[in-house]
Amino acid sequence: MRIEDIASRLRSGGRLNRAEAALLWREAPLWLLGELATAAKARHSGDKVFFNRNFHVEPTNICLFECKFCSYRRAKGEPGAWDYSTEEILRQVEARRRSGATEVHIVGGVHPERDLWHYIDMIRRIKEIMPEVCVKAFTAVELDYMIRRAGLSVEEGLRQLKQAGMESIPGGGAEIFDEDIRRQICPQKCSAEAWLALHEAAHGMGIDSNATMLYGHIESLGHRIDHLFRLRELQDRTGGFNAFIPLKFRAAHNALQELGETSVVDDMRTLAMSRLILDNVPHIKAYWVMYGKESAELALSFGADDIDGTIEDSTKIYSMAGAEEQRPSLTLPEIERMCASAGYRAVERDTHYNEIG
Ligand code: V47
Ligand code: SF4
Repeated sequence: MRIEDIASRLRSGGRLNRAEAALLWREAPLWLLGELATAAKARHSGDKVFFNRNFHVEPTNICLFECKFCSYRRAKGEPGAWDYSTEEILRQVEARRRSGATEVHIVGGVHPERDLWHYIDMIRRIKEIMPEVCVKAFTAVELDYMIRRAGLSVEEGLRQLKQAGMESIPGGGAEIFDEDIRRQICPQKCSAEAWLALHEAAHGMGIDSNATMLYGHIESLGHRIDHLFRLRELQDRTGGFNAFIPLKFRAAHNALQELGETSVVDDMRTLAMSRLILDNVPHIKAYWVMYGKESAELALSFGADDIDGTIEDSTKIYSMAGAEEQRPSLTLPEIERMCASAGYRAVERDTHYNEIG
């Protein structure tokens, strides 16, 4: 197996197997990964780079679990903990009513006392204020907990949430699917099988979703490849993933901080390999809040075709873990400039990737 042969098969639309992916990831020069991923990106989205107008709601950072990489969670009563009432959240939504946002992204800690019915009520009332906004809510980990606590099947819990107005599921909680790594970094979280089964059930009922991978901590390249292939296999069955988002481990203020952070070159190789392995996932998102604006711009030359949204200073997960942007916000002219400098056209989308305007 030679890199040149794999490259020429990819150029004509061929599919990677695990061994080929490993060889390419380990040994291909960076320029070649950039070239192949850029061609693959062009097949999916031509000269477009997508963004949306969104804001985040983070209801609480009180969390039952203690993931080692998390800088955000607090125990109840600990300094820095927050736990917004529904009224407070509705005030945050009200303040953004005329912002032009098309998506509200809701993710928080797994609060031991908040249940499914609390969140269903919250979604209903958010939709009353902004009926046009798409509610993309709760990682599979939060959903797994709240649905099990309510004593419902996954399908029934999702059906109730969908009826309240939840249209899409964000990609968090996937981390690394390998059980041994999960045991070491997030032992209390739901299993890889549960994460995948929840997304599969959602896709089966018309709820689309994203997928993530948290990389750059204790995992090996083999674990990353295994993670991406498990996603590709599920996507072959359902077609319900809109986007894949590689999440770079940020090392400040958490129990894994001594590991430090991986390099920008590793970030670009990971983006490119994600684009090449996940040939059935339409979009690869360079989440600018986590990478920083400069790396997100660079990512557009390594297969990314989406930079997430305007955010409007509404998320704390990454600023608390040491990301450069302490008050993350991106304006439309900035987005247009970033895309143009990479040679692309910025296109506004909604959560389901329908083009706007
Ligand atoms: O699952 C937590 C990650 C995720 C750290 O679907 C960390 O559009 C890096 O789901 N360093 C939650 N990452 C965020 C999430 C998300 C983000 C952006 C877009 C979308 C989408 C979804 O954040 C968690 C975890 O993997 N995370 N701590 C950290 N120190
Ligand atoms: Fe809780 Fe999520 Fe942090 Fe894990 S990553 S401790 S589940 S808030």
